[in-house]
Amino acid sequence: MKNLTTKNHQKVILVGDGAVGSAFAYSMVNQGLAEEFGIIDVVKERTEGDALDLEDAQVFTAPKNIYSADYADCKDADVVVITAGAAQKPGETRLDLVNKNLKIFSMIIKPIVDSGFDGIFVIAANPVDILTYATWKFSGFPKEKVIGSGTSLDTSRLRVALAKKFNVDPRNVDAYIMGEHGDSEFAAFTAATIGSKPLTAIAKENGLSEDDLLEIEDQTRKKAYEIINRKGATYYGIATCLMRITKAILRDENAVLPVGATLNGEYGLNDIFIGTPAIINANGLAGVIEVPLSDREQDAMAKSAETLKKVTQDGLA
Ligand code: 6V0
Repeated sequence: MKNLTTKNHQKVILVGDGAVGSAFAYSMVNQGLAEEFGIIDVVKERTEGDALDLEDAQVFTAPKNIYSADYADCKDADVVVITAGAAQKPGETRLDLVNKNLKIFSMIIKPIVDSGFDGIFVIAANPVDILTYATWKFSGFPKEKVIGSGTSLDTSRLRVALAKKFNVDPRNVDAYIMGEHGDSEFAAFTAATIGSKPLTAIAKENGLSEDDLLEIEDQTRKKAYEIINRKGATYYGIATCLMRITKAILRDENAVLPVGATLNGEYGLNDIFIGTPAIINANGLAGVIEVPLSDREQDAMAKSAETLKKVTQDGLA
């Protein structure tokens, strides 16, 4: 039912109605975000079914026009969220997906841009840092209008792990996973705090060594594999991160969130999209927070960037 002709409301289009996409749609409905929500996928019946199913959920949240969309519907969208693409199978790394998903993105981005879309792209498909870069390249958009989910999910995982370890609310853990959303990511422990107290001091008081913290970092890095080995995919965590990023854009929040952001000299890096805390508002990326890093962390950031640059050069040459 596409009968909204005037734009006095907010509109989000989802491309990719699989496990992650449909969980994101459900999260958006639950939060009452965006009055108009269109869903695109190659499997049209699924988007039609999901629209019908999701509209039943809005009785308890907020009215919304939810429909199976076409690329032309992107024209006046505020945000297009892309979760389309192959997902990791057990034993596959995120980087293994690059060729398959670059091909899919080369088909998706053009019709979105051709529609006249002038909003913000939010990318989640893997390898997300590479596909965020590809979206910027394929779209010709300003870099600030292309945001990746980056290390948002990994950061949630780290905060949950630290919250469990120190028995505090995860919302009060201020700690980031940075770098590639993948095997070269790292925890920026040096700048991490709980209730303004440095995490390193709290760890020491609780008898945790640096190795113990690195063990938490490693478990965070491997959590996706733990989930995929058990249930075949991960989606609730990332879907909620995508909702949070989308909300920061729709509400013009200037929220500081971990995302896949373009860098302009921060950490000594350029021409890359990579996980870092950044300021997100209605214009997309409003700024990057340059976190103070230890030598180990700075080295890890450089190595992560190197990994991504190599794949970007090979994949997009
Ligand atoms: P899924 O359940 O297979 O869904 C993918 C969807 O994409 C399917 O519905 C497909 O029909 C659709 N699709 C494929 N090709 C196209 C196309 N050309 N146009 C439109 N739709 C298309 O996968 P799932 O939802 O589990 O994962 C989606 C992507 O998100 C994968 O690349 C995952 O690796 C990635 N994830 C990213 C995370 C992150 O932190 N950034 C976390 C988890 C998954």
